[in-house]
Amino acid sequence: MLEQRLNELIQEAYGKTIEECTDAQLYERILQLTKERMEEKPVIGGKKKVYYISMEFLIGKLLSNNLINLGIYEEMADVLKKHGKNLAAVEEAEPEPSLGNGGLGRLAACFLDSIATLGLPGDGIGLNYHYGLFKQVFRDRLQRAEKNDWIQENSWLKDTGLRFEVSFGDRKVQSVLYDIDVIGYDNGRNKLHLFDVASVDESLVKEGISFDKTAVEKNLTLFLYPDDSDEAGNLLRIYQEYFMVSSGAQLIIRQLKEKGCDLYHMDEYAAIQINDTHPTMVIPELIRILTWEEGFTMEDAVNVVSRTCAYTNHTILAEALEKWPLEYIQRVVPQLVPIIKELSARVAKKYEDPRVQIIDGDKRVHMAHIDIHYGYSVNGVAAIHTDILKETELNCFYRIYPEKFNNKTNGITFRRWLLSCNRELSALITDTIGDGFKKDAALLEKLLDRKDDAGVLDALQEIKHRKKEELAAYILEKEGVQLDTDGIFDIQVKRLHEYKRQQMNALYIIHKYLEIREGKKPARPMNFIFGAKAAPAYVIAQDIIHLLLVLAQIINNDPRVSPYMKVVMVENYNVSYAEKLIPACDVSEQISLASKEASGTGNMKFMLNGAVTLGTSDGANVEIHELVGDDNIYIFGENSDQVIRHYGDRDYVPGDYYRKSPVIQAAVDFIVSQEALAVGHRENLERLHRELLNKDWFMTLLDLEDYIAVKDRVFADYEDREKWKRMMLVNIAKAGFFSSDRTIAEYNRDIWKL
Ligand code: 26V
Repeated sequence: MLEQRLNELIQEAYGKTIEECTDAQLYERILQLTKERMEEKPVIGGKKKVYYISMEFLIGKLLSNNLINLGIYEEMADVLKKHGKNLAAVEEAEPEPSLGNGGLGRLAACFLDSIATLGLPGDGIGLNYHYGLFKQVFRDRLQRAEKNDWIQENSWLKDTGLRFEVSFGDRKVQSVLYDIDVIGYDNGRNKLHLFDVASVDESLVKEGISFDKTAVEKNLTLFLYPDDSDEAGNLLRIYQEYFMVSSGAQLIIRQLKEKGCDLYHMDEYAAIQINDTHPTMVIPELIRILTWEEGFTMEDAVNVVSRTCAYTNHTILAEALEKWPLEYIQRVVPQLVPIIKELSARVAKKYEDPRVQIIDGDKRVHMAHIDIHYGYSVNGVAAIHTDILKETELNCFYRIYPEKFNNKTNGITFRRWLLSCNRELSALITDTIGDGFKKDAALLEKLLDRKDDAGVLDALQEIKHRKKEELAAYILEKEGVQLDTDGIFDIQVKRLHEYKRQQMNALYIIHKYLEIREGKKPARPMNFIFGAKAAPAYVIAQDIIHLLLVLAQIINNDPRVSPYMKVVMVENYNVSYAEKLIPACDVSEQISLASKEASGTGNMKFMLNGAVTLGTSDGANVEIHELVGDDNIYIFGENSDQVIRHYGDRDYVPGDYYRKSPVIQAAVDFIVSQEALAVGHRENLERLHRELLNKDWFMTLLDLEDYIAVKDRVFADYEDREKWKRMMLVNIAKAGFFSSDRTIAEYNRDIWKL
C-alpha cells in the first residue's frame, strides 16, 4: 500500500520511478504521503484541553519522527532500500526549522510529542518565524549570523484558512493561522498552531539578519529573538509577544465557544500553560476580552482567568526575567495598560512588600509577578531549581502562595532521542528486554539485570564505536577535521553562555595541550567537541567562540600534539546536529556554575545514549546523580549553597585563584600568548582574558582545579573498559525517569487535570 501510494505520488508529480528521483524529490513526495497518513489519525478529543503557549517550539526535522510515530518507519525504509535509496539520505533534504533558541524551545517540542503520545488533548500556540533563529557561520574564527530560510513550498505547515485581527496602538494587522499536525506514538493527533502576519515581507531582510525594525506589519514574524538570557530592550519583542497572545486568545475563545463552553467555566475546558514569561500578556488579554467583549465584571474575569493559567519558570538568571517599561507597553498595546494597572493595584492593596509588586517604582512591569499572582500554578523544571525558587529567588511569593509552587522535572521524548537518533541502540535494547520500554520508559531498568552480561556490554560498546565512526565521517566532511575514533569523545553542546562555562572546558584543553607539549602523553587520543550559538549582542560569548576556534586551529595543526588531541567547534549546532553528536558521546559535559542551570535537557539525552556525565551539582544533574549513584557519574565543584553564599558575601575574587595556582595561571595566560595572538584577534582575546581575571561573574576559576582533577580521573577510568561499559549500561537503564511522558503525566496529574 505504502509503496503503491508513493509510486502514484511520484508518477503524478514527476512522471518518474523511485529510482530516477533525487533525494530532494523523494523527500517532497514522502512528505506528502506522510501528511496524508497523519490526517487519517483521529484528532484527540475530550472536554478539557491544554494550550501550551510558547514563543519557541524547536521542533527540528519532522519526517523520521512522524514516520516512527505512525509506525511506518521501517516499512518506508525498506521500500526505499528496495529501490536503491536511503531514508536517512532523503531526510537530509528536509530543511530544519529553527523556531527556538535552545532548551526552552526544545522542551516545548518534546512536550507536544508526549501530550499526543499519552492521548491527551493539547495544542501548542506559537509563531511562524520565517527565518527563525539565525544560521551560524564561522568567518575568520568569528561567528557570523545569516538567515535560515526554512519554509519551502511544500512543508509541514497547513494553512487553516482562519484569520484574526490583532490591534496595536498604532496599527492593526491580520494574523494567519498555520497548523502543523502533531502525531502521538501509536496515538491520535493534536496541533501546533503557528501564527503569521499576513503582510510579512521577506524582502525586508538585507545584509545577514539586519532588517528595518520599524516596519512592524512587515517584519513581525521574520526572526526569533536570539537572546536567550538578555532582556531584549526592544519594542519589537513586545509586538511579537502581543501578536501571539492576542491571536492565541482569540483562537482559544473560538474553540471554547464551539464546544459550547460557558466562559464563566472556562477553567473546566481549558488549561493555558505559559512557557516562561514571554506569553504572560495572555492573562491581561483574556481579562480584557472577557470584560470588554463578553460582559464580565473585572472580578469574575480575573477569577476565571486565574483558574485557567499556569506558569513555568525556566531560569533564575535575573537578567533573563522580563521587566517591560510600562511606557513600552503603552506604546505597543495601550489597551492592556488599564488592565495591568488594575491587576497591579489589586496586588498593592493586599501586599506592601515592594518585591511582589507588578509595577515597580521605576514603572517597569514584572511579567513573572503577573503570572504568579494571577495564575494557579508556578513550577520549576528540576528539583533543585524549584527549591531555589522557593527558598531564594521567589521566596517572598512562596510565602504568600505555598500551594501554587510545584516541581516538574524536565524530560525528553525518547522517540526522537533514542528510537530515531540511535536505531542501533534501540534495537539492542529491544533484543535484550523487549520493546515495552517504547511505551513505558521505566522498563529500561530491566537492563540492570544484564549489567554483567558480556554479550550486552560488548554490543553497547560496539554501537558506541559505530556511532563515533558515523559522526567522525560527518565532521570530516562538514568541518574538515579528522577525529580519532579510538579516542574519547568528550562533548559540550548547548547555547553559549558564561554560566554554562564553555570557557572552563577551554582552559582544561589549554592545560592538556601544554602538558602534551611538555611530553606528558595521554593514554589515548582525546577529541573535544563543541557546538554552540551565541546571541549576536553577547560580546563575551562571541569571544569564547573565538577562543575555541583559535584553540582548534593551534592544536589540530601542531604535529607534536594533534595525534593525541583534537578540538572541533561544529558550525551551526542545531537539533539535527545534536541527533548525530549525542549517540557518539563518551563524556557528557554539564559543567554549569551550580545554581544557574535550571535543569538542562541535553544531560538527559546524553545519558540515554550511554554517555557518562561529568558535571556540577546543578539542575537535573542532581537527579541523574541520585539515580545512577556515585559510581556512575563524575560530580565536581562547589554546590549551589556555596555558590549562592559567594554571591551574597561578594567574596569571589578570580585573581586570588589565578595567583595561587600556577596551573590556572598558565592556562589563563595562554589566551593572550604570542601563539594565540598569532592566530586570533587581539581585541577578543584580551577582552576575554581581562574578563576572567577581573570579573568572572560566573566563577570559572572557582572550580577549575577540581574540574581538571576529576576530568583526568574520568579519562583514566575510561581505560578500564569493563567498568566503563557497565557505567554506560547503568546510565541507559536509569534514564527512564527522564522521559517527557513521565513529565507530562505529572503536569496532567497536578496542574492540567485533563
Ligand atoms: C529569554 C529571552 C529574553 C528576551 C529575548 C528572547 C528570550 C528567549 C529566551 C529567554 C529565556 C530562556 C530560558 C531558557 O531557555 N531556559 C532553559 O530552559 C530549559 C528547559 O526548561 C532548561 O533545561 C535550561 O536549564 C534553561 O536554561
